[in-house]
Parts: sequence; C-alpha cells; structure tokens
Amino acid sequence: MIKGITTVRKIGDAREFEALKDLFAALGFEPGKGWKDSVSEGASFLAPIGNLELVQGKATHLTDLWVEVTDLDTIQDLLGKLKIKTVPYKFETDWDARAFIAEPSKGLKIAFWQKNRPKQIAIEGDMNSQGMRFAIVVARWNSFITERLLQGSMDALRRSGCRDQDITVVRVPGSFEIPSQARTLAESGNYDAIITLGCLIRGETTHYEHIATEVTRGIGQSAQETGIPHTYGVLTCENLEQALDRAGLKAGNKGFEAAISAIEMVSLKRKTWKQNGRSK
Ligand code: DLZ
Repeated sequence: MIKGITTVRKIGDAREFEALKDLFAALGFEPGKGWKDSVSEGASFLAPIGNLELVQGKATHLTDLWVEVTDLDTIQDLLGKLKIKTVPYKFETDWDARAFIAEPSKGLKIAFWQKNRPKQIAIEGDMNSQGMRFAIVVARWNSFITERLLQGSMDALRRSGCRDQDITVVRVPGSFEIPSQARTLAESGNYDAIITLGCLIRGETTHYEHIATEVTRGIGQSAQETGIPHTYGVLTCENLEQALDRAGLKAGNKGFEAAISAIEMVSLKRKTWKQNGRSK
C-alpha cells in the first residue's frame, strides 16, 4: 500500500540549506524527521496532503513544486519581507485558483497557490499578527505544563509575524488568579488580545470544579465587559498524562491554539469594525 510521497531537492550549500529550513518553518510546514551523516544532511517538511500528478499534452506547469496555501497574500507578503525572490504578480490558473512563483534558492521554483473562494463569504480573521499587541497571562501552578503552553503561544505569535516587543508575559500564582490579572491588562488598553494559560488537574486539585468554573467564568466575563478578545488556554484535565498530551505531546499544544485564536479574533474584530464604519 502507498503511504506517502517524498520529493527531493538538492540545495547548493550549507548556508542556503539552513536559510531554507528557517523559511519553510516560517511558512508553516510541519517539520518531519530529518537525517544527518558524515557527508550530508536532509531536512524534511510535511504537508497535510501529498499529490503526485502526471501530466501530458500541451499544459504548461512552470515548476514541478506546487504548494497549496490558505492565505496566498500573507505568504507573498512574508516572502517579500524576507527578500525572497518572487515573481511580483499573481496569475489565475486553469482550475479556479490564484498563484505566484517564488525562487528561494537558485533553480528551486515553488508555485504557491490558493483556491478562489466563492464570492459571498463570511467575515473571517486572518492569521497575520504583525502590528498586534498581546498579553499572555500564565499560571505558575503546574509550571512544567504551563511553560510548555507558553512556548506554544510564543511560537504561534512569532511565526505569524508578531515582534517580541509586542508580547507581554505576566505570571500569576495559579489559575484562580488569571481572570483578575487578565482584566487589569485588558483594561489598560495596551493590548489587542489577552491569552490565558493555566493547568488544573482534577486528581491533584481540591475544589477542582469550583476553581475551573470560576476561572472560565472570570475570563469570559473580562472578555465581554472589556471588549478585548481573551482566549482560553487553561487545561482542565483528569490527570497529568492528559495535561502533557495537550501541552505538546499527543494532542497538540493548547497554548499554540489559544494564540492562534487570539490572532484570528483581533483580525476579525478589526475587519468587523471596518465593515461597520468604525475606525478603531
Ligand atoms: C490551590 C490550587 C490547587 C489545589 N490546584 C491548582 C491547579 O491544579 N492548578 C492551578 O493553576 N492552580 C491550583 N491551585 C492554586 C489556585 O489556582 C490559587 O493560585 C491559589 O488557591 C491561591 O489563590
């Protein structure tokens, strides 16, 4: 049975190899299992869908590496800022999509493309956090978990274009203290969104239900009463194993997800205001 497809590209020198590794990570490729021996090295990148396409006839295909993306404009913007060689215009393809070609390394041509969306679409937030300001409130209790969540959040913010100076990290003793601090930060007017991170473990927490309910209610109330988006990265788990899974092992990193949601909500709020005639 077929399990996957790998296509291999040889890169000129080690410096360029490192630069491309960074670029592909920044573009959001999931890192795969690389390899290294005494004479060479391989870096692997995974995409959710692989596709081997055989072509015949007169169709022109420009390059043999096509990467489908969800936000073509953001990718083109990012490549431009990183001074990657790109053909400056986008073109329509034969399959109702738009594309542009980038050449991050000599001879390595990548066509990035995005399916055209139907005309009537919902308002949706983008995933570009450039120019947004975030506060992250993180509980010290169960810090071996919450620090992993924090790493996940930082990773999401940095990868999506946020500068370190636009991120404020605030530590509080435990999850119970998150709502009041989140509210103080939201009311300061200095942040576009508040990301909250904590970890409650049922087996180790007396009054687990009460604390969990109060924390959730408090964060929601602060969001609603201040009008500043708050996202919820407080784990409520049965045991330590579950917490570890949600902090980067088997079930993703909820800190990363909370940060992504925050970016989307800030962007959505701005778009909604713009569409409804409000400037800020
Ligand atoms: C007291 C307590 C307990 C028992 N368990 C947790 C926990 O699992 N996760 C967490 O974030 N905090 C816990 N805390 C601390 C409370 O959230 C709070 O910080 C203290 O009760 C002080 O108000």
